[in-house]
Amino acid sequence: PATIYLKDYEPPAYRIEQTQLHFALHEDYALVTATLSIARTAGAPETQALVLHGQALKLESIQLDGNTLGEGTYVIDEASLTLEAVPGEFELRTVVRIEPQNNTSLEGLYKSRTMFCTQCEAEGFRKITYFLDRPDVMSIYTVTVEADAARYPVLLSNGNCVATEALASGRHSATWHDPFPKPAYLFALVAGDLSVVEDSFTTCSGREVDLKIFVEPKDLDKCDHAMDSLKRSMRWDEETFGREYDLDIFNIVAVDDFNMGAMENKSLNIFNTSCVLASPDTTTDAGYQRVESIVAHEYFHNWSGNRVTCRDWFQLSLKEGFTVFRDAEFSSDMGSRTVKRVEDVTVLRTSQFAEDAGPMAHPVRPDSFIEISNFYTVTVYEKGAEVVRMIHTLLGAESFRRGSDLYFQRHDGQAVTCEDFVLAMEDASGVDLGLFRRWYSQAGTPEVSASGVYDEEAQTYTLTVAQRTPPTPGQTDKQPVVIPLAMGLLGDAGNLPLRLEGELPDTETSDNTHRVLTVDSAEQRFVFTGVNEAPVPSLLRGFSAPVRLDYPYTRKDLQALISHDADGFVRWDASQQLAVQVIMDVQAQLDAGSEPDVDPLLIDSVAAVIADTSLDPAMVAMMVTLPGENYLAELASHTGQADVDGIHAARDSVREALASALSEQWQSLFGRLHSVEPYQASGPEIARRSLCNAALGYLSADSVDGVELALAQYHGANNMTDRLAGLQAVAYFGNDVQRDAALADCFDKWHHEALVVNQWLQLQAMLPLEDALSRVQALMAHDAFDLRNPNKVRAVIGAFASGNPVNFHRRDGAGYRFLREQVAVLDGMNPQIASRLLGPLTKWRNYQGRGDMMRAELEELAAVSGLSPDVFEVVSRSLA
Ligand code: BAL
Ligand code: ZN
Repeated sequence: PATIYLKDYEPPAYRIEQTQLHFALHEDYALVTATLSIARTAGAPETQALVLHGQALKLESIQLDGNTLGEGTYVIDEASLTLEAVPGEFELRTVVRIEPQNNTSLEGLYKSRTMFCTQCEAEGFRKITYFLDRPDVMSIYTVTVEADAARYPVLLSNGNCVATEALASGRHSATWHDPFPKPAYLFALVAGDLSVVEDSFTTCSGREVDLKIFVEPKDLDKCDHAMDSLKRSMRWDEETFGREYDLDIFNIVAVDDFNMGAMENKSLNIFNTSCVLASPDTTTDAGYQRVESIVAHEYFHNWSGNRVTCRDWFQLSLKEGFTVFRDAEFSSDMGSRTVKRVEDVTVLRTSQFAEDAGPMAHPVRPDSFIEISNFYTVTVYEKGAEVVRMIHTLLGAESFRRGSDLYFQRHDGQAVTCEDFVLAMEDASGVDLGLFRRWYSQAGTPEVSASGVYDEEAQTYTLTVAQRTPPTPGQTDKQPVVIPLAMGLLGDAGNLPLRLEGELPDTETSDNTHRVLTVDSAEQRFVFTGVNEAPVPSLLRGFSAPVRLDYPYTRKDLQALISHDADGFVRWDASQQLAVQVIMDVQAQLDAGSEPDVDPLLIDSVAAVIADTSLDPAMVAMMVTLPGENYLAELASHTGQADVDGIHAARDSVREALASALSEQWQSLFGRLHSVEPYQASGPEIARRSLCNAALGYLSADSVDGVELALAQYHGANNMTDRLAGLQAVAYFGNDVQRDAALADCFDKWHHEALVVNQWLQLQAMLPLEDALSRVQALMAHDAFDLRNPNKVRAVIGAFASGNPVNFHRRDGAGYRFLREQVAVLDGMNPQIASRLLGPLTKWRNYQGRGDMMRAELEELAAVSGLSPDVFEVVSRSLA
């Protein structure tokens, strides 16, 4: 397959000003009639051929300005339809036949259970009809959907419904018109027997918007949370970004079979059921939060993505990074800012840092790709959001808002680039972002090492900060980047006033204990004056830049930061750093054949955090939770290679030590926090449950009584969060009989709820038991499993490969072999999902004693003939 380069971008030679589509949907085929008003772009040569994208289409007829074109006047291959000579303006009509019922790729038009639906981003529209399927070709769409009236009473597309018609033979049709020009990737169609929940929203200028969520009838009781989230998002976007909704209707449809979480099609968002449905009995607190943030994310795309879209797919982060930043700000405003930040940074450090350090490393704005679906990554999304967050930090909130207003005003209705975004930010603020642009073009995670020297006599504290970015594939020479380093200095009694050398005392502001230093060269020194005690530096507050920070903290320093720094993120981060150090100690002890000896400082520190009533219980829960095994492996592979078994054993050992040393504290926490009051998805209640269940985890790890408590919670819970936490504790720490009985009971009671079954599958796929792989294979043979459903594939195969490190990395290589076999099978059905599952194998260089086996599986895959471009690209980059 061919590689596409950003440097080769050319504007389109033809525009499609109007697009009329007619869909005749049948059980074994669909006919799509496309009537396109096409014009040659000014300046394009008359001899320029028209090349339309098209894949898996059977052309039935083609007419140009009403005249049927005969064979020989056009050329069709597997990816395109070419007309060598066309007028400057003309109407092209094609009729194609497609087979949605056989479309297992879930791209284009396909069937999910009983309904028809679409997924067009990035390049799925070309599986629906011949078109210029690129985001800089924007068109006005009028769409008629025609289907059997009894099977498909609901017929939806983008924009407003302008006509409906009853037709012969029990069929009917609906016609939709979207007044906003849009790229093909935002097209959507749904036809099904769906129930609807309705509400309305009055925008800031008084426009009444009908809000509808369409679901299968059985899920009608699970829409309230999404609807509330949608209304909160609409209000928040008006208040925070000045963005008003622009149509009279906003529809959401929930579908079971979906490659992504959700999709922002203009006025017709399509959601994976797992990201929109929520009820206390089926959805955990994390699930409630996910629904809120994804509903917000897709809604926010209406401006950051739809009204202003991407010129080409290399600019994907223009809409995704910005929209993730927007949804994170929304979630922070709805709940706890620090908790949200800790959650996001955990994902970034575990997954994005690993991506940046591996064979798939790419800049936020990639330079090349074979298959764009492979670039819906944590780098484009999460690191992209960090880049926007750094601009926010460098400009300040007010200038950032002016920049965002200017961006939307300047580019409304256009398809633009990341550079246009940065220019708007610069023009509105007067801040020069010249070197800052490197964040868009340079891959890899910058490594920042800091050191400090206190001069008691001079009362100065000198902070030296150095940065380097390691080479990544295809980018060997790296330049320094602009790093906003938020910081403070912690003294015995609290944070110290900050004054940099050369500053006058009267430049001090009301909050003079917090600073953002701009680090933009390979090494810099910052001298603070008037420092009357040796401080502990509090660095990278709020995780102000996506870098690896290294400062030689002593454990006492970390304890000081944990107990009384002003920045909640730094307090949590220090607690993680302390835990990492102690886990590494224990790993070394176990390696040497010694008894593990857990540093009492960690135990004291956790005890102090538990006793600190000034802390949000959600923060306490996160501070007492040990860093995950994948994060520990990422850290280990950064400096050498990860020993998965050693990490697992050491982490277990430290957990046991904390469980046993603090058993009274866990019991009293659990006793104080456990509740059987009716479920509420409110911030304080979510926080309470998170800490209560963290305590339950430690209690179950510590004793059989703890497991009994977990079992009682599983059986007595009135909500999914507590039920799943109980089940998980029994499954991890109970004996075989308890585990198998509880798991069987759960399936028995909840087999009718697909979303509960998925959580049940996932929990089991991640159990670190000796027979985990055969359990996973048995789950795949279970009636509840379906290889065509991405949620189930992710719950079993994905969870095993990424969430069960000791079993995926089995010494005999059976975990790797299993994954390779599944990817090979899935590639023939759904290349996007197959390619995504491969992630853990691509990290073959990171694992001690395993690299050869992992690499061998990749080589085996590489030898398979007919690989999809998706899998081919990941395999070949990993082996390069
Ligand atoms: N645009 C694809 C799904 C999302 O990021 O919203
Ligand atoms: Zn998005």
